[in-house]
Amino acid sequence: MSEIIKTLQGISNVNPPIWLMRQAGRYLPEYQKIRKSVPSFMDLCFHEDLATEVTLQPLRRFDLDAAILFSDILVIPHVLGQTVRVVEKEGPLLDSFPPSFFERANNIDVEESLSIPLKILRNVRSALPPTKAVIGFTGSPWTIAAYMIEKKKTRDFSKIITQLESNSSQFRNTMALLEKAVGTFLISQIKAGADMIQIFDSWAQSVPPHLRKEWIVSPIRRIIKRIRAEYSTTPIIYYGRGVHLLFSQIADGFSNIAFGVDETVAISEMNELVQKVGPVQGNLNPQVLVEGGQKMKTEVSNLLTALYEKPYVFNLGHGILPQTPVSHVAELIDLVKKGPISSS
Ligand code: 1CP
Repeated sequence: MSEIIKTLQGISNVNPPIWLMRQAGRYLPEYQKIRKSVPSFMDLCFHEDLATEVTLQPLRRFDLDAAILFSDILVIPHVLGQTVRVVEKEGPLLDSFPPSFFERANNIDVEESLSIPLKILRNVRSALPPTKAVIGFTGSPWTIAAYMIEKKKTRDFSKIITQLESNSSQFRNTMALLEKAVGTFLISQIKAGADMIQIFDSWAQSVPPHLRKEWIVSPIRRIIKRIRAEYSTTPIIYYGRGVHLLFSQIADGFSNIAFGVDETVAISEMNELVQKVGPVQGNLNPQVLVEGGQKMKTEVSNLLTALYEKPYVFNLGHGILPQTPVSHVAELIDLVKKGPISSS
């Protein structure tokens, strides 16, 4: 079994295992080269050989403990019939819902329509030794719905919040559709060989606090319950940006649930979470990785010292930024592998 799976099942390591959110991507020149060889980002997500290669690229360079499937949280709306384009510098742009969208989308076989990403997962699992874990993922229903309803990257979430507050049928239908699709896709990723899965809830914080139980905690718990009916021990990481106070409610009564923590959470709070809620993952500021140098050394050392011998997975608080120097990533992984004393 890989170190990361042991850690997520609550067995602590002296030095934490490490992977990095968005480790396959734009900061790597070999990714840029492959990305340029296909017309669109979605073409890459659905290209069996190239997406397999892009998934493996960071592990060819660095001693990472896990590979994450190269895909995107927006493959779900894409296969459900809402076309997604990713435009350079602007990010994702989604079309309006086509006519009879929900009737059609509710009848789509999610596993079948995502058979290529599932094949990529199988390829990656068989290309790597058992010491390396393979991570499957989706977005949370809320975070995916935010893109589907806003139709692009948003700062104010005005459309989805208006629909939420007016209890619109479009909002409810979108959330119900996504809850079903997310659960199905996560289960099929485990079936295809994912050793662990992560639910990215990057925009959880935009749900008004009094509605978070209904639209974050409850859907995530129903998805976990569905997964647990089939896979009782596969680690599930919930990465909830800005909502670490919800983690104990999400974990309540389940085993092998871990939490991805963003960079706004203090190390002392990480330590409390690890004692009270379960294994934690995070939370170096991605900007610190861009800067590198002594500041990075100090912050890495602080994390390693505070979480020494706890069930802790080293990661960033959010995804790697495209301008990150590759040499800083190499140095970071080295520091984590050497442990708390040598990184100070
Ligand atoms: O042309 C390109 O190269 C487009 C850039 C890109 C990449 C490399 C996008 C578009 N998605 C990805 C890959 C991706 N996205 C992965 C691959 C696996 C990995 O190495 O981690 C993963 C896990 C994601 C997840 C994802 N997509 C999230 C959740 C994590 C996060 O960063 O918050 C979100 C919010 C998205 C939406 C999305 N897709 C792409 C972009 C640029 C964005 C973010 C736009 C925004 O900020 O709203």
